[in-house]
Amino acid sequence: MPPHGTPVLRSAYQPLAYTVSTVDLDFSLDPQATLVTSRLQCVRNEDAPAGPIVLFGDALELVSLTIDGAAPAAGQVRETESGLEIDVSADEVMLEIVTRINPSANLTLSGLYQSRGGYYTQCEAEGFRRITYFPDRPDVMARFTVRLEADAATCPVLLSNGNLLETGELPGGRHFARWEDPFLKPSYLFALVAADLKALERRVDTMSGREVLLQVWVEARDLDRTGHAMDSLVHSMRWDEEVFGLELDLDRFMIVAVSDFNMGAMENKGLNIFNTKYVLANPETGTDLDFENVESVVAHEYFHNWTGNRVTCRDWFQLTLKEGLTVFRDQQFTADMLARASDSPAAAESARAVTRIANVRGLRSGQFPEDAGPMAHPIRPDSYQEINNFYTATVYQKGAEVIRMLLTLLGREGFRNGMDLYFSYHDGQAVTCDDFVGCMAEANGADLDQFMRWYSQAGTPHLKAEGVYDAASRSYTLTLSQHTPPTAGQPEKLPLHIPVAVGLIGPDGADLPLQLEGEVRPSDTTRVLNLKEASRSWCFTGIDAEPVPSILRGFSAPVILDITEDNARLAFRMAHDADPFNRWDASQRFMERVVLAMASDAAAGRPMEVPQAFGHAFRALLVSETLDPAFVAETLALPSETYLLERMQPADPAPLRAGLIHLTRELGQAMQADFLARYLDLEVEGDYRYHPLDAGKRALRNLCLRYLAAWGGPTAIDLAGKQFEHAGNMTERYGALVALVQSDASRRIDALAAFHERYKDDALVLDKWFQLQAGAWRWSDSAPASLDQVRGLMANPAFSLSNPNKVYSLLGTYFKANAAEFHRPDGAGYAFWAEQVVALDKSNPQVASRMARALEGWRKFTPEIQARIRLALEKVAAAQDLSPDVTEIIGKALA
Ligand code: B3K
Ligand code: ZN
Repeated sequence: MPPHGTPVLRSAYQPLAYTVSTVDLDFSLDPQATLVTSRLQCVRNEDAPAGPIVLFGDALELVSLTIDGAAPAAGQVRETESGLEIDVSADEVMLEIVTRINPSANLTLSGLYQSRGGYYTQCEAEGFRRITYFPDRPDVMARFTVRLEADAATCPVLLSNGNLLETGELPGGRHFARWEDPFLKPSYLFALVAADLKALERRVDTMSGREVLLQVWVEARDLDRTGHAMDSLVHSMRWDEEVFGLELDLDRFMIVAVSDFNMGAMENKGLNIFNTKYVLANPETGTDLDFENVESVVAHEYFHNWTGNRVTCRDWFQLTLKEGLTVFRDQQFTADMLARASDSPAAAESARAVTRIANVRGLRSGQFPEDAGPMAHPIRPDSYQEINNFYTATVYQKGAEVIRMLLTLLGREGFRNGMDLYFSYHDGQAVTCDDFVGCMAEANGADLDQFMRWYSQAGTPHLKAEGVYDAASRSYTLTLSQHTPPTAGQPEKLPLHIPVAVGLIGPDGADLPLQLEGEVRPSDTTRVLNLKEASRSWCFTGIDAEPVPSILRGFSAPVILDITEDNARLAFRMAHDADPFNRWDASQRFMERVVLAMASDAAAGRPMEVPQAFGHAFRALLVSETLDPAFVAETLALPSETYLLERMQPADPAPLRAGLIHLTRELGQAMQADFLARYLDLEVEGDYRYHPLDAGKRALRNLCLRYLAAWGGPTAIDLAGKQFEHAGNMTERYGALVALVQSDASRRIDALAAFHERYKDDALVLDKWFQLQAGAWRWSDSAPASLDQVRGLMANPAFSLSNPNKVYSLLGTYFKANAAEFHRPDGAGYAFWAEQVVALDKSNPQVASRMARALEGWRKFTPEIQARIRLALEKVAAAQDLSPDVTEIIGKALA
């Protein structure tokens, strides 16, 4: 590893002189002194220049090392900054290495660590080197066998990758198990679990008729929350068989839930380890959103078995090769699952749009700010200081958008052919993004050279659309232009290949059939235009009256669309756009315009007003009997504050919050009767089931309740109180709590206390309780300042700085999802942030770094706010012994 602060460069990739063919690991598990014996068959790599065996190691105590059974000669083994180098002359040698590690003291949650008495591992990206010395890089793929031994009473279950070979008793109350993984894998996919767990099991047949055993391992008390994860796993298996012809390749597939985990989940071969948040769900404790998240994370990790594990990354710069592709696959899966549950083709289309909307909301509020700040990087970065900082929205979400554009360009069949070719060429290999796109090009005879710029250029492109109607020639000329603003290290940008799906809406609201100049007849009502130049025009003919363009349908590319539309046009598209995504987007654009105008009125001390045209368009959606409730809920929900701050120049959280509160209240009050009527008729009868149609109704119903609570009339608060008390499931109970938190002091305090009392022993539900308070807006002057709340809640016995879920719920929400409170004018929010980042960094740099990122976009704010943030950034920068993780983030922010 290069010394602190030196970037690792993509261009510096070199294969290692020696790789490893087989690994035999033996773990004698002990909380303070685990012994790891590793036997590595090291093999000279013919494709690499000659050199020593390179092994990485981090925080290890080396107990012994032998080479082909003998002690090394003097000077044969050298200690380096990053591990060991060993000179050997033979083409094959057997190394035996014994290391001692302390899992109970490992609070980084990387490598081998303890959680609630059990042992768990997390090796991606560079955690394996915290277990033993190893060429810990994804391009070293080996066959692993593993023996585990541990105390039988505290750790009755011993798991690792692949197939179980043998178990047995040992003296001293200990026992062991031996596992073998038949597939080659890189070390980042290694896993072990030794803990007191129980499994829900199911046996199913794969598409070729092989019976496989599926297990979901949890603590005994959580067994009644595992059914949904198991169903999700079975659905994922079926989907990958049907859509991509990909089958599970092992006889056993395990999911293990652990309470202390840095991210969502990890795709270790055959032994996925999950944050409990993405496994456990039952109606009493999980909301519809939790059920949805469990399904998509289970699917994501399962899909990695092919896209990530069977074919993996050559180096960590290629991360989007597996992550962008796998996010794309889980998004397609979710859309298909929702569509399948719909009762008509129109409902299925709207259901797909709901998934798409959720994806795009995430991209706009999570990835766009990243692309506009100091951490901007291409989906395939060129350099990093700490790889853990590059598991980003850009690599994941924008990466998925890039794959989705390939689908748009190549069509369903062409895309599938490209995937088939990819597996036929690269199964069992560690490859690059060029290899993937190369297969897509080869399978389709397509030229994707320009398309590859999406892998190398950072920043969100702006797409400008301008249309001119010419009545005399009955033609409409659409001009599309692109421009990507400069980002750090990339002052100049080249034009990208952008697929732009467009439609033209006639005056009656119906889509027009499209005929481009030179075509003999019209066909289709949506066309994909391939913009490859800085600017280009298309001429549509046979158009009788000026149409309304609907550009970037389905969000066909991850760009910011700049188009001039007056209020009337936005209202028209909100009512008529045949593309449900763009219909939603019209409402978002209208809301953005209204809220930003209110914010500038608030800043200038002028009265804030809701334009009539907006009120009418909003109400028409609210009362629509034909639209799917899940879709309506999306169209009536305001854009996120994070996204709006990105659109506001300069960003100023206080007036923006004033605008958001005012708009919500005004709408709630003006349409109270309609909100109430919808609320009443959307009640879902019968027992809770997780079903998209029911979930859609509950979503819209809870949204109505929030608008009513914002207005604050007595009926509204009574309704929320009744729903809170009589709720039959968490979606309703939590939905009511959210509404009650918007109301006056006594109702708010009582409801929060009642919720706490009911769930005080339930970690995951308490996370919601922490999150809600950390993110609460001040609807009235009686509401407490969030900073006081957050500080107070840190003293709650259920809170712990060493549990990432708690940190994310309380601190993460306050830093990242409560702008007006966090950016308070006295700077106290920033001082608290600096204090917490430095404290967290001592134990868990990955979590600290995530918190540190909350202020990276500081240059978008007003000069006064920037001056205050700079002080906090400098304070963290001056702290002693910062991790490389936090150093990189703060360094880039201040650069
Ligand atoms: N591959 C893991 C992420 C590992 C993060 C390491 N810091 C989860 C996933 O994307 O499926
Ligand atoms: Zn992933």
